[in-house]
Amino acid sequence: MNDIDSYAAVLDAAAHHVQDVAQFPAGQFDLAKAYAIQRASIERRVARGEHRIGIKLGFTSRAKMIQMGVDNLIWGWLTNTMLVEEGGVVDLKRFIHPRVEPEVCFVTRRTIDAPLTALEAVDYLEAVAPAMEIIDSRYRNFKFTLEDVVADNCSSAGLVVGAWSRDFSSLPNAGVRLQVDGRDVQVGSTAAILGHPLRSVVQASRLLHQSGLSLPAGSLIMAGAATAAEALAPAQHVQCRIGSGSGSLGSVAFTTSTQEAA
Ligand code: OOG
Ligand code: MG
Repeated sequence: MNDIDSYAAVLDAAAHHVQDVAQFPAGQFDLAKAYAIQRASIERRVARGEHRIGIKLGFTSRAKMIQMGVDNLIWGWLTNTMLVEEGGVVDLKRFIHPRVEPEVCFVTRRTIDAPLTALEAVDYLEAVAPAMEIIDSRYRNFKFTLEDVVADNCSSAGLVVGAWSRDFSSLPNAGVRLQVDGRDVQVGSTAAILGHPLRSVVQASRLLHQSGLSLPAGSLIMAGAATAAEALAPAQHVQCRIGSGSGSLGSVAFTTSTQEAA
């Protein structure tokens, strides 16, 4: 076993068995190697029967960079087992120390196989939806460096996607409200996502191209959280609303199980 695969094995086992791991000693791998570890860990999921459904971007907002002490855009893979049904119950036992964050999700209608401009990006998209991501770092206490979190597939653990629309016009500056049991816990704007969530698609196209990868039509792209993330607790009703009135993308919700996280 080479060492890329041994890091991947550790992180994949942590996710699979819902058991945190110590952060790796500093400086053991650079960013390129971190992405190689990420890729090897996804291969392990695929070998267990999961399949890729798209990608997610991370640290596209200042709020997230500040919360996690990291200052570079990252990306990771989404797989089918991460999908949570809209309005459904999220079983906290599947997670180590889950957090939720408000996002915007795109679905593509054409293969993305070259770097796109912002003007071109819309042509590659089928629809947009309000969404929430559930992140769950495999590292103890959610502590990591940029390289660590990339190797850990950017803390990807779950996502909930609301109703699709083609209303791209309300995207640039829509209000974002994350509510728990009817109370606002995070409030922001879609403008916090790289100034405009479509820029996440542009960045995704560049990052994929740099890695020599393409993204098939029908893939999801999670644009990155507009606000800081919130820790999840048992028996919560969690809702994310994007926009209001005629400029609304709508809302998306889930409930957490009465059982605590692992
Ligand atoms: C890393 C994932 C960041 C986002 O939307 O910015 C992310 C983390 O915060 O654990 O998903
Ligand atoms: Mg996210």
